[in-house]
Amino acid sequence: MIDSQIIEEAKNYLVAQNKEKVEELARKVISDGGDPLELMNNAFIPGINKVGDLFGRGQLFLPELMQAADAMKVATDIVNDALAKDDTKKQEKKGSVLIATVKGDVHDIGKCIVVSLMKANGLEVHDLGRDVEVDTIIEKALEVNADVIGTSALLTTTMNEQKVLEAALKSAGLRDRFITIVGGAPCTPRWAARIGADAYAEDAQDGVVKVKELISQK
Ligand code: B1M
Repeated sequence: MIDSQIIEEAKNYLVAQNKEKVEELARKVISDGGDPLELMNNAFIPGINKVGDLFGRGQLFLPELMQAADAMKVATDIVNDALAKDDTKKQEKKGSVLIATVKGDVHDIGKCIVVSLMKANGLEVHDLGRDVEVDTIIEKALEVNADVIGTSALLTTTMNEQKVLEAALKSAGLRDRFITIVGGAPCTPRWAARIGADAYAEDAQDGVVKVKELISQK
């Protein structure tokens, strides 16, 4: 367990958009043997969520949001590197996932954590990045012969793309060909059920568990 004072410090550095301190602390915690996911889930994610709340309430402005995002990106890269080095869960390939942030949406910090944790858990992951058209998602999923299509959406205006994907798969006669999973802050289990996705994942860990479960049932 990482000391609660360090967790608090990490969170505060992120809220203060102090990229250098975020980087220094993340490197130190991990080199001292701290769990990278614990650091991400208990410090940096609550930190960026606090930034989001302050931005939403008009107490932080876009340049500050962007600086915080920059610090979060550094933290995510360090955590993701550490996850990639963890060989304990890799073993044999457990299935293949194609993942993207939907069209119109550039939020990719959460998606990149999901990608890293899936890779660390032995899944083959094809990451199309962010702002990706539904047609491209389907085309690539067929090309790489994916078992699962995962989409991330962070905006209430872009989450509709997840519904568009379900409809496009249906009209192409491909809906049963892929397992679909949705994630991102505005998504809920109800949203997933409403649009006909196979699953909703609350966070990266939940995404790994649900994807593995669904692949094993396929
Ligand atoms: Co923006 N932004 N942003 N932003 N941003 C939000 C989403 C917002 C809620 C902030 C707010 O107002 N309170 C708000 C959306 C409001 C709404 O839709 N109702 C918002 C807005 C308005 C905007 C702009 C429109 C601002 C502007 O320009 N005026 C603009 C839009 C740009 C666009 O996409 N077209 C914008 C821009 C940006 C930045 C570029 C500055 C930056 C993103 C940088 C980047 O990603 N490279 C940014 C950030 C950082 C945020 C907040 C603060 C943090 C997002 C984040 O990284 N969270 C965000 C507020 C918030 O979400 N609380 C906000 C941390 C990350 C680890 O969590 O992404 O939720 P998350 O991922 C989690 C889970 O959701 C889940 O697992 C992850 C790990 O636990 N998950 C999956 C996610 N995808 C998954 C997929 C899966 C499984 C699980 O399987 C496929």
